[in-house]
Amino acid sequence: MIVKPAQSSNIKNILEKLNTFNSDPENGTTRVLFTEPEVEARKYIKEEMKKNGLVVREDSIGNIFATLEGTDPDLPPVWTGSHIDTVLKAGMFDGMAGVVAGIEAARLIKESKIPHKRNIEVIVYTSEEPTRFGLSCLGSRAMAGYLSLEQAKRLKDKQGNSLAEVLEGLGYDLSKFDEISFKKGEVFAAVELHIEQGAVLESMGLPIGIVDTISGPTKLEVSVYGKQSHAGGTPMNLRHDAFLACSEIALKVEKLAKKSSSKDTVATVGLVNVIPNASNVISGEVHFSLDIRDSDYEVKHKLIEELKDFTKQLEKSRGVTIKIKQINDDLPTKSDDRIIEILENSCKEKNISYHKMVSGAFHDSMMVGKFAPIAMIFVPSKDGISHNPAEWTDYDDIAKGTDILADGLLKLSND
Ligand code: HGY
Ligand code: MN
Ligand code: MN
Repeated sequence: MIVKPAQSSNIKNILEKLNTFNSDPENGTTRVLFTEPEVEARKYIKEEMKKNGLVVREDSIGNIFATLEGTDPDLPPVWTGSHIDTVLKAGMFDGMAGVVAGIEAARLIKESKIPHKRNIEVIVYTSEEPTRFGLSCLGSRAMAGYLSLEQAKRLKDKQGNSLAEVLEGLGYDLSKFDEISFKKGEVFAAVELHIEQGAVLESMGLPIGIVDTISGPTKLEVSVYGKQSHAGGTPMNLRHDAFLACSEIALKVEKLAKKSSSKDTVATVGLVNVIPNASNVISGEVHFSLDIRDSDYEVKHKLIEELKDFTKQLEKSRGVTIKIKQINDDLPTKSDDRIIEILENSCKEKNISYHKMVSGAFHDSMMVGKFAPIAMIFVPSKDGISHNPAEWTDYDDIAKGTDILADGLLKLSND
């Protein structure tokens, strides 16, 4: 009895069908949490899971669990999976590759008829992206016990809908919200396949990455309050230009990241809201995001402290007021050595070269790692592009990653 190789045609078909659930098909893929395309995509993926003999259920925040029952279903299960929601104008692989690889791996294991003790569960985590409610990893964060129903009532989208209201409107039972979280020991192991979203594997010509650390992201919302005034009539020395203060902060955070002692420090400003956003008006208010990440928590926080000192000086030099709100401040997540060893052995047995690496991107595994041993399999991103319509990963590479995933899940479920 062997596990047959994954079929890239299966992977291609499901990914391409998933990609039809898209609210902006002219610009890559946009599938925002609980919008009509995402709800339809959820229905489709659940059908695919059932077609492959998996037993499907959802929890109160919409995490989807598809179970391939083992011979000893009372043992803590082995998990795989990822997300199907996207950022705006995204690609079609970020998250989806891991969900589809999980379904294909479960199909291969089932067809192999090799007995496995533990249940193997393919998970679709709700809202890994912060696109709609500004906070990432909502489903896995709730699983880790870091998102309460109270917080779900406070999290609002741009239209003022709370996550709790949206969930209720879709029929989720919020009286069971407290049942979402897991304790340590309730899940034996979790392995997520994901596209690399960087260019390391491609530059090394390698098909597989094994993630040993997931960098911890910090998201800050910064508001600068200056003085709205006339772009022509206001002398330069009398201006309190909120956007130019924001620009100084953006360039400062880039400088601090570039000179950091850690090779994994990254930072950017991705979202800017200028008020009143008019060509001949000096902005009086700017609200913008700071996304700062590192595999080293201390180094990240030293940078954030330096940045805060800088904003204090800026308040004085520019006569503005600066407010900084922390949205999330996640720790880096270490992969489990035992799972890494299993995945490395799978690669060696299949003669597939691999590279152990840090993930600059965060993933649901970052949250799952709070209550279960985790590891991740990376497959290459063409030109290192992601969060972009040009995102591409060869189906054969996803199939190769699925072979490692299936082998690893099978070994873990009999561990
Ligand atoms: O931003 C991230 O790291 C993830 O792709 N959402
Ligand atoms: Mn993403
Ligand atoms: Mn992702």
